[in-house]
Amino acid sequence: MFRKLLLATGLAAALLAPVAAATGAAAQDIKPRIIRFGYGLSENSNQGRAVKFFVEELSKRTGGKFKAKGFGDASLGSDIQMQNALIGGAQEMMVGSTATLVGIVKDFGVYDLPFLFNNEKEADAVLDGPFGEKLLKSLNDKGLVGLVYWENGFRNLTNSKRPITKVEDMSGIKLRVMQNPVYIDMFNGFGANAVPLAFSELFTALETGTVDGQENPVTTIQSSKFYEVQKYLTISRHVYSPWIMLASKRWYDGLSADEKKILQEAAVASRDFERKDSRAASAESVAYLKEKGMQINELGPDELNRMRAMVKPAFDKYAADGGADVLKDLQAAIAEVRK
Ligand code: TK8
Repeated sequence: MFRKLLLATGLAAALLAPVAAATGAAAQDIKPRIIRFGYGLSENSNQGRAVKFFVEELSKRTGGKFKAKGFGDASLGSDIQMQNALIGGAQEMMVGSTATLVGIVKDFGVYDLPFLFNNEKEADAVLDGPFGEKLLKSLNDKGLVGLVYWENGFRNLTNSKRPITKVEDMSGIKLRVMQNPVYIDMFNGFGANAVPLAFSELFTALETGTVDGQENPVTTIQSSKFYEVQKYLTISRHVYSPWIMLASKRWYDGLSADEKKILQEAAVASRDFERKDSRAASAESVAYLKEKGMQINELGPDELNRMRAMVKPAFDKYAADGGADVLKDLQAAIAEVRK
């Protein structure tokens, strides 16, 4: 019985293989393409692993015609520099934080408002649903194509000064934030001294004491070796941070319909791989960081509620600054997935 089944599936695969080859890459309108794919984290990070996966997927799905190459550690530039290179057509693809897109489409700042999502499941549903899709589309007339969202993750605080057990402990800490007004308002509101800086400059800034601390998901604190220059880790999960996979619109417009379809499908496959991989890695990171000597504490629900109350002005300012509609839409989308 079992053997029969194995034989049958083996036979089916053998029969189908030539058919798949004929109707697959070979019969489609696919040209040889070189793709420079830039990203900010190291090769040995959740971001690097997913870029590698994507590069391999593209190769597989195009019969080796799409030759993508990943460039990690911001070797093609910071998030903002790469976005501009994509717009100008000097680079084909990248992945980076949605937060750094605010200079191009202001609405992307909405994801950075704190304590919106309770968990990854809510984030996936909203980002992959009509709300996230609409924001991706808004990039089209700015010279960018937003393909999919990956998970950066819930952000936590690290610093070299003291454990943060209550908001007041942030007082006076020079804290690097992403180049985005929502982060600046939020952390100044908590009493820290927010310093906007590109991620590519962060390790050195921490090492030299230009800043005392930063905030990022535990996976990044591990892969970027921030534990070498930061003593205290505070689990606060204050913002769920997405990454976004982008293509240059100039380049993308030159692709055939078949090529666009393959690109999108490989992007979706990489998203699913990345989220799974990031979540697994994240579950191991805290123990790793502890072993590396970080002193770790977690903010309890009472303290998080105090923080929620304190960031109310940042929400109000965001709404008053032209963000009212997108914030309302996002809150409605979250309410919908909670039903
Ligand atoms: C990597 C950045 C990073 C982000 C940041 O290029 O800047 O803190 O979390 O992932 O996009």
